[in-house]
Amino acid sequence: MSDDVDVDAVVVGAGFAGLYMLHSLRGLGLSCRVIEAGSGVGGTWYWNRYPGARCDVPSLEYSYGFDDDIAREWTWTERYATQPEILRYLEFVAERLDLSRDITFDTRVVSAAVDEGASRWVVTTDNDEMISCHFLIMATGCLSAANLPAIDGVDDFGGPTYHTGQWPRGGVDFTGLRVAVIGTGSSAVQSIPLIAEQADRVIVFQRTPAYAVPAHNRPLDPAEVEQVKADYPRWREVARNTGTGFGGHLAAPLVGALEVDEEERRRVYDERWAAGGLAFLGSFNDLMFVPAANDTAADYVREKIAEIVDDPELARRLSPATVIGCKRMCVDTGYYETYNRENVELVDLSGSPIERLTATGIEVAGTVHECDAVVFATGFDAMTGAIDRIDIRGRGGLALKEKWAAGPLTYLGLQVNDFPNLFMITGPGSPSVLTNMVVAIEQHVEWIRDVIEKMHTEALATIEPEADAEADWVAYVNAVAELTLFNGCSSWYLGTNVPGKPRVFMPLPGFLDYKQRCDEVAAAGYEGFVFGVAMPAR
Ligand code: NA7
Repeated sequence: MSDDVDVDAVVVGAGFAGLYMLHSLRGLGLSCRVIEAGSGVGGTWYWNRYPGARCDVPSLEYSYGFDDDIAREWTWTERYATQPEILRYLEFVAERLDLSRDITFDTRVVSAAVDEGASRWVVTTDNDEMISCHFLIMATGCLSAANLPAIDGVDDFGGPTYHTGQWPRGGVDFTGLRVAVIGTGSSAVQSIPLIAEQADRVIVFQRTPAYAVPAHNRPLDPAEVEQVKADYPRWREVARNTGTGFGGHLAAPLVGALEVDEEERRRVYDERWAAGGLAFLGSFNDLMFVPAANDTAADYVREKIAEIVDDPELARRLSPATVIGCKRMCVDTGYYETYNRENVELVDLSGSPIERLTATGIEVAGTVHECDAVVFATGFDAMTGAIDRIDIRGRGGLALKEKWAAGPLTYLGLQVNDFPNLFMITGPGSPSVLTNMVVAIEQHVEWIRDVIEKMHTEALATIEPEADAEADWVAYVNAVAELTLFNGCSSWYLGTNVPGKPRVFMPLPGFLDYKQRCDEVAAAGYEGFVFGVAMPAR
C-alpha cells in the first residue's frame, strides 16, 4: 500500500457530475480527490465511442449552466452533439477550471468502508492506494456498468467482440466484414446505420423492437446559437422548472391525447415527428399515464415504421407492441431506413433466444448466422450497477449491496441510512435518467455542496437519513411510478435487463416536484436527515 492520503472528499468518477462536484468543493475551500477509471475525463462520453454515439438531448441544453463564461466560450456545432464533441466540451471545461490536477486517472475504487470512530471513509483503489476522507461522493453515472449477457460460447467465437459502452479508443474498421449486432436499444439504433454503411453485411439480433423517433439532426446556425446564448440564463431557468429538466423552450402540453379529436391528435404528432427528438413523448400530457392515450402515440409510430420500411413483414417485426416510453425511446438517424438496404438482415429473437456463439457465428434456433465480428449493444446494469461493483461498507460493516438486495433504498436518491456522509449524484430514487442529466446533476451537486458547507460552518461531523425518512421515500417513489405506465414493460429502468436483478422502478418521474421537495427539506433544517456533532479527528 502507498502512503495514506487524507482529503476532505473523494469523488468517484470524472464525468459531468464528478467534474462539477470537484469544482464546487474547491469553491468551499475543501481538498478533494477524484478517482476515475478512464484515462481522461468524460465519464459516459469517454467510454461510449461507438459509431453514431450522440446525446439524445439537444446540445444547447445538454451543457453546464453554472458558469456563464464557459457557456459563452463554448460553441456547439450540431443540434445533437456527437460523442467526440461532448468529450471535447468536457475536456475544455476540465482545462478551463484546471480540474485534472485533482483527478487520478486509470484507477478504480474497489472498496470503501466507514470508520465510525473517526466519522471518515477509508477508500481503497485498484492501485492499492488508501484514501481517508470525510465525504464520499459517488459520481459514478447511471449507465456506466456494461451489461454483457452470459451467452454460452462467447470465448469460442473466433473474431473480435465489442461492447458499445467499452468501445476501443482508436475506433473499429468494419470494412468488408459481416458484423452481428446484438440488441436494438439506443446504442444499436445509433450505430447500426453507420456500421451498415461500412460493413459488408450487418445481422441485427433483436429481442424487443424499439420505438425510435427521428433526430432530424442538423448543423446549428451560428445566429441561432448566438441568440440562445444571449438568452441562456432564462432558457436554463425555464428548463430547471420543467418536469424533465429540458424542453424549456417548448410549450408544455396542456391537454391529453384523448381530449382532442383524431384530426388534432394527428396534427400534433405530425408536428412533433417533424420537429424530431424525445419531445415526441411530450405531445400530450397523458401519454405516460393513460393506456388508451399511449396507444395513440404507439400506433402513430408503428404507422411511420410501416411507411419507412419497404418490406411489410420486416416492418411488422420491427414494430414494438409495448407501451411507448416505458423503455427509453430512441432518437435515430436513418434507423428504420437502414432495413431497406440489401446488406442488413434482422434475426428475431422473440421466439427463441441466442443459444450460443460458435467459432464462426451466432446460433439461434439451430441456425448459425455466420459473422466476423460481434457488437454487444446490450446496455448497462443501470442506476445501481456502478455503485454495486464497489464493496461499500457502512455502519457495522453493512454492505450496501446487501442492503439493496431487494432494490435500492435511498432518501431523495441522495443518501442511504447507515452510510453516513456517503452521497450519490443522480442516485436511484431521484429523477436522474428521466431528465436532462446535466440539469439533474447540477441540482444534486449544488444541494450536496450546500449541505457540506452548512456542516463545515456548524462543525457537524456526519449527515445520514433517518430510517423512517428513507422508508417513506422509497414508498413514495414506488407510488409515483405506479401512477405511470413505466411498469408496462421490461426495461433497464426496472432492472429487468439484468438477470437476477430485483424488479424495482429506480428513477423518480417528475423533476420539478422533486427539486421543490429537496429545497423544502433543506429549508426545514434538512428534514429527514440526522446530523452528528463534532468534526472528525484529522
Ligand atoms: P439498452 O437500451 O438497454 O438496450 C440493450 C439492448 O440489448 C436491448 O434491445 C436488449 O433487449 C438487448 N439485449 C440485452 N441482453 C440481450 C440478450 N441476452 N440477447 C439479446 N438481446 C439482448 O442499452 P443501450 O446501450 O442501447 O442504451 C442505454 C441508454 O443509453 C439509452 O436508453 C439512452 O439513455 C442512452 P431487451 O429490450 O432487453 O429485450
